[in-house]
Amino acid sequence: MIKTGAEILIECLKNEGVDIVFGYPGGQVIPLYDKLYDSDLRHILVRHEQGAAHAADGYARVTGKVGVCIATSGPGATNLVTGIATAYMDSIPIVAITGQVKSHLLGKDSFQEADIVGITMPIVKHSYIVKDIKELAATVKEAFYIARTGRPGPVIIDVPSDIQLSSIEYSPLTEIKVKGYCYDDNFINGNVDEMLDLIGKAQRPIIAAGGGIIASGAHNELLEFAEKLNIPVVTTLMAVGAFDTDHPLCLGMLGMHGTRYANYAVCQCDLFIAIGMRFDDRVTGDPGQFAKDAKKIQIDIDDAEIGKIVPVDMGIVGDAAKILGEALKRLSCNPVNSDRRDWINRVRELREEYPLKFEESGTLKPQYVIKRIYELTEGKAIITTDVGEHQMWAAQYNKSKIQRSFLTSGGLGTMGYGFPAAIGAQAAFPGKTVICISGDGSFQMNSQELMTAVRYNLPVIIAIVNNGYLGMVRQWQELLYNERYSETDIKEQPDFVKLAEAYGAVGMRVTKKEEVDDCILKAINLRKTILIDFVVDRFENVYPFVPAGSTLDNMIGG
Ligand SMILES: Cc1ncc(C[n+]2csc(CCOP(=O)(O)OP(=O)(O)O)c2C)c(N)n1
Repeated sequence: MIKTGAEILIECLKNEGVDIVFGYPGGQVIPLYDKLYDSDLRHILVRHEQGAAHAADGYARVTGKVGVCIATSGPGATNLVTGIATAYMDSIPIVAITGQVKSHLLGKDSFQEADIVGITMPIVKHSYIVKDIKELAATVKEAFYIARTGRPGPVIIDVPSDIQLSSIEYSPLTEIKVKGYCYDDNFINGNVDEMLDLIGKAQRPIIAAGGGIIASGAHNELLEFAEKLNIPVVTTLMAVGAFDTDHPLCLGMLGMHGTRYANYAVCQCDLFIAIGMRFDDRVTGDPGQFAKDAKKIQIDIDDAEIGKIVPVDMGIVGDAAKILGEALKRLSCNPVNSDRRDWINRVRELREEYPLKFEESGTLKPQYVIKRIYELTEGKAIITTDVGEHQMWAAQYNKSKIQRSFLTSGGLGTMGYGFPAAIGAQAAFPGKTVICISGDGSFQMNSQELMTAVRYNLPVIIAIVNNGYLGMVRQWQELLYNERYSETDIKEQPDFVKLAEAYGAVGMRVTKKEEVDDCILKAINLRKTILIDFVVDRFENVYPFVPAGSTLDNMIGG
């Protein structure tokens, strides 16, 4: 059948199983929007393109599918950039479709022309500009394939408006071959027996689970592997929820704001098994000193990650679930030593000696708010965060054990991520409780999306941990810059309750501990877009704190 480029785009998205797209129209994408008008593809109109990219990312993180966002050329496309970079750093599969000026105007400084493919080159897994309508259908298929396979990531498809308008005979593609990109689900490059041998010889091994566990859906394999071999598990920020925090083998998060017991255990281990984690500098501190007495095994789907930051004794490339599954199979025939009584006791002692704690009396404490959110939702809510102190408290006190339910910008550290990501998550799962834990600074970076949430009746709860500061920066200034609070006091700010009301959402304010429970419960039950302004202690710090570049056992506080 003869179809226009815009119609083909929509057909192809539907063929990829896309049900929702997040976007914002403009001149060079009108042809696509015109066809969306008649299609049954659900479109969510955001209020800023950055919101569309984060919403697509949030949708992808909770569903495990590819998220899709759409923007027009020029400023529309450049507004997506922060969201694309955020997804890239956290290996989240999104496809961003951008309108582009007409083919014959390309490279001529035309109105609203920006070379989005060039601009995003370092922050995408792959990008396309479609200059021939004959390539459009194959391009979309390839883009989705590349975004979701291997190490997932963002892909851009830039489509000039004349291509959207032109027509061609179209029939759906079932198969594609991507030149220079081959991905085999079952590929494992490395010696699983050698890994088990090293583990059998280790006295004090530790597993570090990263976001790759969630991306590969290796949650059950990880649990079985850790239990069978009796190995304690630490998680990165990206892997919060990947291993039950209440499990006796769980040591919580490691790194800059990790638990004291996780960091001490890492310093004391003799074998460090990294699975799907990329040795972020907030995890390693000084990489030269990281777990320096330990042999290291690294499992990652991306071979470029192996030994990239910390040299490792052995690397295995492949999907985490497949590799752990393979190891479990071999263990059932050839079990290795898993008697680690001394090490498990030592780890238990560390946990008892250095629990996460905060002073509960006096002013309303941010940690208390987050702890109650966790307890009152029984850990079943989808939590998104922004970036700052509240993000770290959320990682510490929200002990969720459910996969894909803790969404945070781990790699780029993007303030403004949390709320639009929550919109994406809520659009994917309208019946679930979705709570965005934000800071008063971060929320103001994308507060305009209140209109989106209200417009689509998305019952997202925004819990602002309001300390009147750009708290995390203030904390660094306090501890490392002699309390010189340069440009971090933001106590002059909008009345958040009125701001919510102005958009048609419900606003509430909590200033006392006694009001916290009622307000959270009310918000959960109302099923409306709700903003709660929790006015908390202005000077509370996140502890423990490993100063950047230091060793993990050099922790301040906690
Ligand atoms: C877009 C962006 N700009 C600047 C920063 C640097 N930064 C990191 S944390 C932070 C303060 C965050 O303040 P707030 O959102 O109020 O959270 P709090 O730390 O007070 O919990 C800033 C400015 C960032 N991460 N992202």
